[in-house]
Amino acid sequence: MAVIRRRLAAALAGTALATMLTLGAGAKADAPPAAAQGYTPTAENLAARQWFQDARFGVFLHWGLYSELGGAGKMGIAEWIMDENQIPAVHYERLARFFNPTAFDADAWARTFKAAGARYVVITSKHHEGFAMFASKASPYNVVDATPFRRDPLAELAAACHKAGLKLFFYYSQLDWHHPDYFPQGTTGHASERPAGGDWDRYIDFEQAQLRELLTHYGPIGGIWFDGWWDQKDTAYRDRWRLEETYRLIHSLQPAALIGNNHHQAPFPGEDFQMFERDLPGENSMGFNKAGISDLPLEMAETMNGSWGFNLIDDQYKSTATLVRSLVSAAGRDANFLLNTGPMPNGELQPENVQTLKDMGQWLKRYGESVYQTRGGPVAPRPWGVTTQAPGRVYVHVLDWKDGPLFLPLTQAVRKATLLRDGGTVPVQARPEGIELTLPAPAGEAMDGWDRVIRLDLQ
Ligand code: FHN
Repeated sequence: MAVIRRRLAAALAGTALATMLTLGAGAKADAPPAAAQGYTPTAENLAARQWFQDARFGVFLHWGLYSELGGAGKMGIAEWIMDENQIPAVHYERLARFFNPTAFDADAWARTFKAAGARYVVITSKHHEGFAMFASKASPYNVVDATPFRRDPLAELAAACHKAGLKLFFYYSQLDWHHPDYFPQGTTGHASERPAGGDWDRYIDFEQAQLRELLTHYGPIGGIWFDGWWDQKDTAYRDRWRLEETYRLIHSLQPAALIGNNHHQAPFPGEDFQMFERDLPGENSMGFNKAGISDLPLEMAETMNGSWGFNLIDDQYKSTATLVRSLVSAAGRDANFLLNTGPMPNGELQPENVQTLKDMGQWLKRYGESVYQTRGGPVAPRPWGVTTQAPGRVYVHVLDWKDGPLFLPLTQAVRKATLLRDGGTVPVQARPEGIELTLPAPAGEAMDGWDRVIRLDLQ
């Protein structure tokens, strides 16, 4: 009966009849998120948002059972291997028996992130595969109870980040290809061969129980980075996530914890920041970044190669220059840059990625004042580059400009202009509609060609 109901609902997707069929008689859908109750962030939360914007650079970590398969010799999104290779949940579970990352050293990770210039870290506490990478009483399908490792990597990372002065956020997938109560399934994970039945509300209770653990066992955390909502976007369960209740729970446990949800929609009430996946805010090369730019703090998430989880064969690493330019381009759009690396199954970070992070740290050491604690600048992004600003200062980031004179439609008067590289003076001419800078040529040093940064001190 349930199957027939589901098939009918799929055929009628989006209609009121489909909603009735899928919810069953008497069940009530959540109000559409857009119409949800208002949310007033607390003072701690607003302060955390400021901190978040000041931070500008974070490291993203996708680590789970999927890391063991490393994409199974195929290019592509390695953490999707369960779905891609149609591995039934009962077989996929076996991976837990072999998960033993004995080389994991949380302090070494934290040192790498710190040296990279990152100010925060986001790690997958549970990805779509449904496996909890933390000690969870809500399900035995977790790293402590189901693996020979028996350690809680999130607890170790929380302690290491705390010591290093990095904030730790937890990624949490709402979509779950393993939990029997994640039913009806959404648009993915159909080869998992789970029983065609389950109790959706019990699943949400489970999700909330795990979130409660994440918010009470690891000290103050930066926030929760949700993903997977989109799995039910086109089903009758679209509004059955009990988001308001979940968000209220998070904020009641830790008012300063920031909530973001990678649903690719305009932010819902209760969210504290908006993220963009592999696109700068306002761009849409991925096809799903169609939501407009909200007033909330912004973040762009990016990969180092083509995968989030560790991929054994994907060597198509973005250069440090490309990543620095993305970081700067995000900052010029008032957004943070969250750069991903997929730790290996032995617990080490990929050496190629460690090198890139180190190089980014070198750049930030020298040019960080033009990124950290800045906001998007007074001149909107241009084909040649972007601007950022701090009180009394504007930074001009010249990413691609061959000529000497560069016109900026800047209305504020400039006291002096200096090249951040060496403090050298940059000639400034007042023009009727703004100013003209006479740019020196790049110094020939590799880093300088990535981004020529000019600091304008305002009058
Ligand atoms: O499906 C996931 C994907 O595996 C990865 O976690 C990224 C990170 O932004 N988000 C999802 C796709 O939107």
